[in-house]
Amino acid sequence: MKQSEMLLPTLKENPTDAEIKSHQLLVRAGYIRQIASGIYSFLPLGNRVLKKVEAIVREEMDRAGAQEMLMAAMQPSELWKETGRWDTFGPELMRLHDRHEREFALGATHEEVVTSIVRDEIKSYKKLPLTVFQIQNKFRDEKRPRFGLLRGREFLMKDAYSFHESYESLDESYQRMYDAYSNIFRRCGLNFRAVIADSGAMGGKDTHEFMVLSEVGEDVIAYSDSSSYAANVEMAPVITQHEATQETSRPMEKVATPEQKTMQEVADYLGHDLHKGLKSIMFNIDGSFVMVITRGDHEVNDVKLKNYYDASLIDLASEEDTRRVIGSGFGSLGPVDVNEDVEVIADMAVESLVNVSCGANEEGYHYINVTPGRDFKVSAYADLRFIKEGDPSPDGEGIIQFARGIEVGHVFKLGSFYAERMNASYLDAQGKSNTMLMGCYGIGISRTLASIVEQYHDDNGITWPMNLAPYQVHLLSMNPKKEEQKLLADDLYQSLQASGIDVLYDDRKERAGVKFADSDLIGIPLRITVGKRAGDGLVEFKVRATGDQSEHEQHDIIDHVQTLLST
Ligand code: 9G3
Repeated sequence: MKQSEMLLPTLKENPTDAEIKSHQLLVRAGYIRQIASGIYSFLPLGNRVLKKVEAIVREEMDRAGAQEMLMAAMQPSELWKETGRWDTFGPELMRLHDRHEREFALGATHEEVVTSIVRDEIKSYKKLPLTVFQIQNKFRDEKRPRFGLLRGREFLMKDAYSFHESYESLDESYQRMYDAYSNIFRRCGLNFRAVIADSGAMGGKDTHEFMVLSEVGEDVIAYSDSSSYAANVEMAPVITQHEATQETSRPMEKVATPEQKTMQEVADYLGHDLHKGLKSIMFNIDGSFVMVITRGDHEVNDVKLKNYYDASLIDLASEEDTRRVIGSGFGSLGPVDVNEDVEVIADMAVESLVNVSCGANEEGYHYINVTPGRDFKVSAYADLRFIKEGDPSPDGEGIIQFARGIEVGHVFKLGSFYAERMNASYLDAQGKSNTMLMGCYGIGISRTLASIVEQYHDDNGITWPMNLAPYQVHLLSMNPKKEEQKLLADDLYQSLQASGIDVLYDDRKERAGVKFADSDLIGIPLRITVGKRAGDGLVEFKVRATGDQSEHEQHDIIDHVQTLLST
């Protein structure tokens, strides 16, 4: 492709709203253009890379036995009303009306659509298991789109759905998809972890997120420094055993702590470390008040708390509700003598504590020398806190470290959640009707592309891995006005193409500096420069990622490129 004919608008400056490298570079290098907040178009260069990522995904989906289809993006609201999701999703679900005033959603995901197709067309166990997938733009009206392609409102997703008669069959498909995802992200050259995740509102059981390790990732993963264990930090169980302390319990005392509000202030005022204080937080869980107690240096994990109660709604109680129910505000809450219609539950690290402080449920007062079990009772001790760096890994191997991650894939076991609500059933070998079981599996394709740029760039621009680059060779002619340069460059352009090499030819009438800067920015892995030495039949060669430079006879350069491409 000749750059003089290409829609490839590079920019010198970063767009003002671009905070991260992938957003800056994809815009500056002419790969994408924003049309509205969180909504991007892929220009020709960006589209070529997108197609390469798609091709890897398709190959691995085919290998995993999934059949590609393309579902409607305009989804009748009736389907979402069958599963109840028309009402559970708020403004994030893009909704529209047709000319007859009928309500539709723009496809945010396709569980309802695919289940409505399968329930109409699949009736017998003989047709199960079935796995289908599509690659299609999804629409989600994010409240705060940010970071370019990483959190957009229209984005390209591969979403797959599997249908089963048994959990064994679902487990098998889940594992095949899990392996396919590992292949995909490895082939994309990404440093990723498959992490145990919370199924959230998807009502499933097992679920794993595929996280690309990156400082700009929105999620925090807890991983073991000496095994493959990795989990969403909110899912990682704590296995720390707290042996009973030798300290003898002293009598509990009530002391004035005027104006001391935060855990740290109270600890400083009473002269003890944070972990010798109890933190008491009031939650509203499905309409009931629960006081959750943790050690002062620990944080309540609301996902564990929600899962513990199998709750659908969990919220921090308001201060006014807390005052009304407990009799004091947030700064002096504690588990001693709590109003009996408030349940008190504690993290397991609290059980073995003695002589700790806690709020006295009276403004400006705390108790000291409190001993759990003697001075207050809890309905249960459970694993309710966030794991911390340095905690033992839940698999018993090594110590937990934290890292930030970009979620590029997510696999779920949905169970019967959708098939039940939408009557997707099949007749088994005995002619009995059964509800299908489902799995669903997503990959953010445009998000994966951005993650690759996050991992493959340097100060001058993108450094694409060869198998994902929009072209394999960038051919630059320094001065097309010089006959011998133009002839040699044109000739090389023909020969490279004739050798089946994807080549982008910068034949523009631009200064050398502009061409080199653009070439570094665009990030094509190999560069051939036809310049002053053309008269001697010599060309410059440069490997973008390493900066290695060399000079070659014009007759050798193609073999040299072929050799590099075959390694
Ligand atoms: C919505 C909106 C946003 C959503 C959903 C629905 C996330 C929604 C979860 C999933 C689960 C899987 C198939 C591919 C893999 C992920 N955000 N989810 O269901 F209406 Cl506005 O999408 N779906």
